[in-house]
Amino acid sequence: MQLIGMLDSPYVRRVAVSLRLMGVGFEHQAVSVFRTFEQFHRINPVVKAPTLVCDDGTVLMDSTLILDYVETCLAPAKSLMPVAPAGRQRALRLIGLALAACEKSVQIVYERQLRPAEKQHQPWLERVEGQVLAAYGELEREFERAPLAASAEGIDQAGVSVAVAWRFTQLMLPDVVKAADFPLLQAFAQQAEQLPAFIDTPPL
Ligand SMILES: N[C@@H](CCC(=O)N[C@@H](CS)C(=O)NCC(=O)O)C(=O)O
Repeated sequence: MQLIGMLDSPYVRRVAVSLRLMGVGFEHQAVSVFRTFEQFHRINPVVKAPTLVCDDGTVLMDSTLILDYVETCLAPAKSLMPVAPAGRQRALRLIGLALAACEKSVQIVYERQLRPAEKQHQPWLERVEGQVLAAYGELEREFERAPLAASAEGIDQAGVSVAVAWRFTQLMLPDVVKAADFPLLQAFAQQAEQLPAFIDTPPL
């Protein structure tokens, strides 16, 4: 099984960290959707990271769908998703917020890095910045209500997704999302980043 994509993508990193936490073996191919577009295109013509090439050659994409495949078909006993309804509902809410934070962060990065300065649309940037701040604001409030486990045994998919999203945003947009405004998220992510599965999966 091959995981294709750069670990500077929060979506690729979330899958890689999850596979490591679940003890599911994989080969990582650091192919970039930008710098090595043609190489990526030969593996997956849609050029979406992450891409998972399964052992039977089937090509999957989208981090959530890849994790669904791994958890359902390969390692159901090691699932990072809570099963009990209340825990599952909370995990789905937190993952949704973390993925929205990733999506809005990536949109701002693309706007800044890919679009020529004279074509940047300030109202659009302000809208997306408001959305990313709202997602992290909701997450901070969720952590005020109840913290998440950041231990190797206790961390679940919500914890992985929140920690990976936070690190990505802090690396790329520290000017937009100020760490000091989200102390619980900052403390949680710092703890999670000490786990071997995170250390072995640096966001490079
Ligand atoms: N919803 C997708 C988002 C994946 C995504 O947008 N990945 C980016 C890299 S961070 C990508 O493939 N960008 C290239 C493109 O969309 O053309 C997931 O969860 O995997």
